[in-house]
Amino acid sequence: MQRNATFDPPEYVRWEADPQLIAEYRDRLDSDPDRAAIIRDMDERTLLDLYGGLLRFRLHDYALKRWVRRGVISKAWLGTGEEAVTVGNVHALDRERDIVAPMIRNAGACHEMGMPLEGLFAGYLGTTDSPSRGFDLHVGDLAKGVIQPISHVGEMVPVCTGMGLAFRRRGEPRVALTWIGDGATKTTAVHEGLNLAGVLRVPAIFVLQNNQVALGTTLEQHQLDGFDGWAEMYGLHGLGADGNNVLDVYAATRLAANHARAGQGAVLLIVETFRMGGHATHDEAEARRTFPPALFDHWGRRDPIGLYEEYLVQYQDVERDRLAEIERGIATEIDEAADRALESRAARMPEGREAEWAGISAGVRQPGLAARLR
Ligand SMILES: Cc1ncc(C[n+]2csc(CCOP(=O)(O)OP(=O)(O)O)c2C)c(N)n1
Ligand SMILES: [Mg+2]
Repeated sequence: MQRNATFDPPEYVRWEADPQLIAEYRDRLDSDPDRAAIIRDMDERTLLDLYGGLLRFRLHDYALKRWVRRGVISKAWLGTGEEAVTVGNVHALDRERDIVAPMIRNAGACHEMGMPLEGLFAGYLGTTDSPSRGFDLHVGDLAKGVIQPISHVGEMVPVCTGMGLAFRRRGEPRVALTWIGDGATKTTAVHEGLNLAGVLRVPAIFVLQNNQVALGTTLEQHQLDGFDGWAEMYGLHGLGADGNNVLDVYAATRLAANHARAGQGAVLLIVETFRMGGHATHDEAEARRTFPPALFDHWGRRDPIGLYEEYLVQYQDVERDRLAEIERGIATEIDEAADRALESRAARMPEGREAEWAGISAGVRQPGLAARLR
């Protein structure tokens, strides 16, 4: 993909394919016969859709970053470097039937489930035409199978356990999937939800997205010995995946979904990845001071999009021009959606002092701030 000196982390700006890493990428896929079989069965359309999904996620994030720089919004929570986790997970589900509950860093889940990009931008603008009707920048759409996240991390775990229980009781062959940050593993809700999912053997997948950091607290500061043994501890089926290898995540999630759908119980899928930016756009410099440069370098060389491009070209005979064409299409899609969201805000914006009373998101006929304070 085109590298972007304004928005890419420096490691991505100077990214070059490392032959050894590309070979390791392929070897990882070949090393497990079940995963290799799933990948062999993928047609070109699916392989390229996954590529498009990765790009959409990253370029959506960069469009938000552009808005922050221009002062349109004050900050944004991005998934740079972690795109392969969300995209690989959701793409492997039955997106017509299954349910996902993303965290704010999993915006790509909303794309993959078919929520229009414009609505996600509108969510950040807080306009009444956003999926949350302007009340929250966290957005979801149950009609698309996306549960709107709430700010409190970990709370979606018991929700997904409950969804899984409902599916099973109704005899529906559906699966619920949510993500747990390494930091969120320290919450009571995660413990309660995982335990109940294990005891009740519900059709749910919990993706432990270990990006090595929780806000400004490193994994070593909040966790003694990694997450080995966690699945067993909760009576869950345990799987692992390389979070920067979208095909590995995809194949692992397919196996997890098969397991859950077959009534064999819930799955804990642990994926290792790295947050290439800050917790949000406001603390990027601080995040750079939190970890040694060598760690950024290690993960930067494993850019999930760069690696996947090379894999597609070298092992799936995809032409580079084809990838560039997909990229151009997605860049246009993002720009147009962002523009439409801004135009919509301009059309709804109350004038002058009225804004104070109507509420900035009110536009028309929604109780404003003054009404809510009364
Ligand atoms: C229950 C709860 N405690 C604290 C917070 C504040 N908070 C928001 S994100 C975050 C860190 C989450 O880290 P992690 O779970 O690893 O997810 P990541 O941000 O790395 O994706 C914290 C502490 C919160 N939102 N909810
Ligand atoms: Mg984390």
